[in-house]
Amino acid sequence: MGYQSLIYTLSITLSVTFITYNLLISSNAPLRTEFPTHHLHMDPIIQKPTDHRRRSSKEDSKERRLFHTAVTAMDSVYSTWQTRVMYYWFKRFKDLPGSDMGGFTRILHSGKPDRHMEEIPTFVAKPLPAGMDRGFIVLNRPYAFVQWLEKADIPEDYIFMAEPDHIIVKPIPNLSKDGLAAAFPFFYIDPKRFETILRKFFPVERGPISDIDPIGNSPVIIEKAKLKKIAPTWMNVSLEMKKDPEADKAFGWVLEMYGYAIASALHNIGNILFKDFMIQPPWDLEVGKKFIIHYTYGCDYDMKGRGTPGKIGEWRFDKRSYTVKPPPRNLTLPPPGVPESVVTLVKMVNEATANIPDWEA
Ligand SMILES: *[C@@H]1O[C@H](CO)[C@@H](O)[C@H](O)[C@H]1NC(C)=O
Ligand SMILES: *[C@@H]1O[C@H](CO)[C@@H](O)[C@H](O)[C@H]1NC(C)=O
Ligand SMILES: CC(=O)N[C@H]1CO[C@H](CO)[C@@H](O)[C@@H]1O
Repeated sequence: MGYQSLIYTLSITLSVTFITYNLLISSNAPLRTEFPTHHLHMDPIIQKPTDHRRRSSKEDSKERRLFHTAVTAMDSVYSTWQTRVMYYWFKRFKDLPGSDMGGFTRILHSGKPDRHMEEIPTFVAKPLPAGMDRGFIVLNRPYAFVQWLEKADIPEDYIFMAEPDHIIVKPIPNLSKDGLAAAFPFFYIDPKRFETILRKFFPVERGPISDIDPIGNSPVIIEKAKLKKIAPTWMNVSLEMKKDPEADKAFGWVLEMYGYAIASALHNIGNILFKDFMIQPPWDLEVGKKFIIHYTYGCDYDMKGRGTPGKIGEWRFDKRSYTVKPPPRNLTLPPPGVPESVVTLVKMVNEATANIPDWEA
């Protein structure tokens, strides 16, 4: 096939593909609500809608779509020990089969280098000008991403936005595909419930409220070019929402997550709502085929292994116990009967802390 006709065929198949995606997105919502994990290691050529591409499987296997892992972090003890554990497990899985994990950056939004610059690849971002965050520190996240995407030289075409309290539990492939980002759907992000308020930031002419996905910026794997579009809007929308008393009150600590979801919808970015992205102990009991343990909730149990949510347990692991000092090495494992997800979490924290030099320094 001549070069000209190859280009021609490619552009035809691409436009067919795009049309198909648009149809899938607008008319068949369930298709994008769950990413079929059993397809993860299959050749895309036999999957819909990529089967329109007609590329040879040889071409596909040569082209690895690496993503860059980016973690926004503070310079506090609390944020730092979590990020060190996060980076430890990133390195452990990065080069294993099934991984499309490329580089790693801690985006440190304290405005100044700290003493872990050598240990963890770090980009220092400026915090928002004084007062602009209105005391809501996570508003620095979108601003940090804006600066990093503008200034850093990022070789990968995809970005994985992660957080310090994420532990990677297996090699992560490029879950984003076919022009869609891959994002974890949070049960507590419920755009329909807040339609009236959200309309201030996502006007009717932009589309139905259901275009706003129940996601935050993390965990998300997305094309870098798309994130470059979203990030400034994400920052603006979040700041606008914070300024709006009604929105501020309604969204509280998840305001900047809604900000991301709105920004993503404003730029018409579709998301694969991928429930198997992560688990959140103690509510999720088994790691199974999930890729990340998110330890945002405290895990409290009595010595019989019975959960005591909301009450300090005889055995507990709660990241908030370690705000002034990192967790000590070799934490006591939970008593028998505690879910596998919690046991795995503590074992993985222990393995990381045992192997990270100068852990408690
Ligand atoms: C964000 O807001 C600033 C100030 O209002 C404006 O100059 C800029 O164009 C906005 N950017 C986006 C992407 O909305
Ligand atoms: C960890 O602590 C347990 C007791 O909880 C002890 O038996 C074990 O030897 C310790 N391991 C290390 C590596 O210090
Ligand atoms: C999950 C997923 O889509 N993985 C794909 C990542 O990219 C490579 C190369 O294109 C594919 O072989 C994988 O299937």
